[in-house]
Amino acid sequence: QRIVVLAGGVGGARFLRGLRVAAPDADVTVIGNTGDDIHLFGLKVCPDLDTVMYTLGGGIDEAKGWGREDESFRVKEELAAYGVGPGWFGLGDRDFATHIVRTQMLGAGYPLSEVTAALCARWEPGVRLLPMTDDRVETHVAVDLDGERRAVHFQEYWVRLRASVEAHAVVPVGADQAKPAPGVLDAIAEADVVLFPPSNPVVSVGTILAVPGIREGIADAGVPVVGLSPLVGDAPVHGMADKVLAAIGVEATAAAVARHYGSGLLDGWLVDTVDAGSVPAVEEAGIRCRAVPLMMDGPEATAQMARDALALAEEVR
Ligand code: GDP
Ligand code: FO1
Ligand code: CA
Repeated sequence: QRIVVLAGGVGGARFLRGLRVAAPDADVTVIGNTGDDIHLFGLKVCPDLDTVMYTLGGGIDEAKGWGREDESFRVKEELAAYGVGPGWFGLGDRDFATHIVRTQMLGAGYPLSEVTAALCARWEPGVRLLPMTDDRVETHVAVDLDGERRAVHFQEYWVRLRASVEAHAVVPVGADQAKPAPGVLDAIAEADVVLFPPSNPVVSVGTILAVPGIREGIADAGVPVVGLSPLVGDAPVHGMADKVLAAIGVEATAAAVARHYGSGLLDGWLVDTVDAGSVPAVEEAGIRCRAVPLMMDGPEATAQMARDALALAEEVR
């Protein structure tokens, strides 16, 4: 079975770990969000690709959900001693090595997709991890700072500002000019099923879908497309997805996110059992919906979510 998954960082990565248990023989291609990518200290950082790679490769900091396990921050301290920031972004010493290797290869002319494959040769994530594009895409968020409307990098909005100021717009800068990375459209066309893990619908899955050709490829593939809600009980399980949903005028509920994707894209949608009351509203929108436990607390619960998603895919096939 060939499965394509559009993944952000922590939510996508944890779901993928369950999917590997649920479907150990499946051929899984992950299309990773690169809109969160940022250049810092001359290095290219790809948080969502790294979160997937480290999580599936066994190198993740489990408590935080991002970055390397057993991390130290001595390089960051030394940079701060030189007055070199930003101090609000915590790049760890072990993580730095990944960004150095990546930046060196990019400088030598390799596209991000090949660099990612090279990094994955070490981590052996058990999936094919492709960036959504080799082109530069950067999500920017329009906010009011000191009485002025400004666009800030997504990481500045998310990590420095903690999404504490209203997001007036979320723009994947460069996406409209970007091309899907090599292998992305072929994987979609050859897939037996496409899954949207419980990733952020705006800045993870939404950004991937903003790369011209990806949304169309999924709609044209003619295979079941099934998503899992990242919202449980009308709130994100972790993070501040409600803030970026508000920016695009979507209510922070499982049903509203399903309707936002729409029946033109989505065939099936899983909501948590606490949101069972929203099943009829989703089905009225033409999307088959089931209520099952959606909390990824432990490998077995997460594997069961993946089984439920694959079962729903068979139901709508
Ligand atoms: P990010 O790039 O690190 O923000 O990660 P993703 O975009 O892949 O996923 C973020 C989303 O995962 C958040 O909106 C969370 O609500 C959701 N999430 C995290 N843990 C869980 C969980 O256990 N269950 C569900 N249903 N969603 C979760
Ligand atoms: N998230 C934070 O909240 N604070 C950090 O200092 C931070 C550093 C960081 C370094 C590498 C990396 O791959 C991810 C990192 N993240 C950090 C997570 C991250 O950038 C965001 O949570 C996601 O991009 C949101 O999708
Ligand atoms: Ca992300």
